[in-house]
Amino acid sequence: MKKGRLIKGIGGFYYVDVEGIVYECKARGIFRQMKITPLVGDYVEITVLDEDHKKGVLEKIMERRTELIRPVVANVDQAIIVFAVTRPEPNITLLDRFLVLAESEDLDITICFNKADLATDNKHKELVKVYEAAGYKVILTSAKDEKSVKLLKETLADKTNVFAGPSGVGKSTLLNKIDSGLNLQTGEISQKNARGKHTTRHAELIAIENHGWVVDTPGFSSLDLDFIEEEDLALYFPEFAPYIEDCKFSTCKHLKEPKCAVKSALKSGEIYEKRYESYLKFMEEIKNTRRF
Ligand SMILES: Nc1nc2c(ncn2[C@@H]2O[C@H](COP(=O)(O)OP(=O)(O)OP(=O)(O)O)[C@@H](O)[C@H]2O)c(=O)[nH]1
Ligand SMILES: [Mg+2]
Ligand SMILES: [Zn+2]
Repeated sequence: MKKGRLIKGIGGFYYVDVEGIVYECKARGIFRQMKITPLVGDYVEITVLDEDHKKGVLEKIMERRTELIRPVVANVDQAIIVFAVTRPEPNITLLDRFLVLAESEDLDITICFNKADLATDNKHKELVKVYEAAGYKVILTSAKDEKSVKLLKETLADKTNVFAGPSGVGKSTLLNKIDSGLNLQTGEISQKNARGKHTTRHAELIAIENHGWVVDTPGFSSLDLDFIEEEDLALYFPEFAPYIEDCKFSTCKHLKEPKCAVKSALKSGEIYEKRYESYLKFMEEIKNTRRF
């Protein structure tokens, strides 16, 4: 048997990368009987049936470390959350949504502000400051600046990375720069025509040169946080963490409770207002969905 990684699943076939060679595999019936669905990202073992035509059988799925839900990919380590500094203008609430999602999935997180070459003022520097202060790793990139692309590439090494962010921010462009062999679709076409294509497109895992793996995802412009529990939300704002213990009430939701340490930190400027506003907004949404 050969060990490999499931990189794509289409129409009942599973494509398994074994040291750079891809085998088209059927899964053993036992998986269906046991209601186990092989996932992109799974580490697997296959039997090769036909070496010439690269066909095999999926025999075994190794235990999953993690299972991401959107997109459905197993064993993801890191989310690279990409926003443009402009064109399109960054939607900060949406960025905070992506962050909460990635935090709830317990992923490593890197924020990538792209299109630095288009920045005409210093607004993006403020953004970098806010998110670094919140404890995030932030990289400022431009697809036109090789040095910044190299920096991004280094953070992907030896990890399985999911690229997420709105449409048109340059996710696919950056990935093409990171590995010139990729040839992902970019630009106008990817934004307009491919909408239908994108929604039906399955997540695909792509090996890059430095032993990293990446998943490019189509951009999305909204993201429901209704799967999050009210009492967990604050845990997904890492800069709240040092204060939570000091709230007077252990059940404090940091809204209007007296002697709330998170709100004190907000007043003294240790927590940024915009971030707290996102917290309030998401809390409101979660409460509203729970009511029905
Ligand atoms: N000036 C500038 N343009 C960029 C940069 N990165 C990407 N672009 C352009 O932005 C447009 C969108 O890039 P894509 O890579 O297709 O964006 P995407 O995030 O993959 O978009 P979706 O696939 O729709 O989610 C293209 O026209 C790119 O050439 C950059 O750093 N600077
Ligand atoms: Mg794209
Ligand atoms: Zn509190």
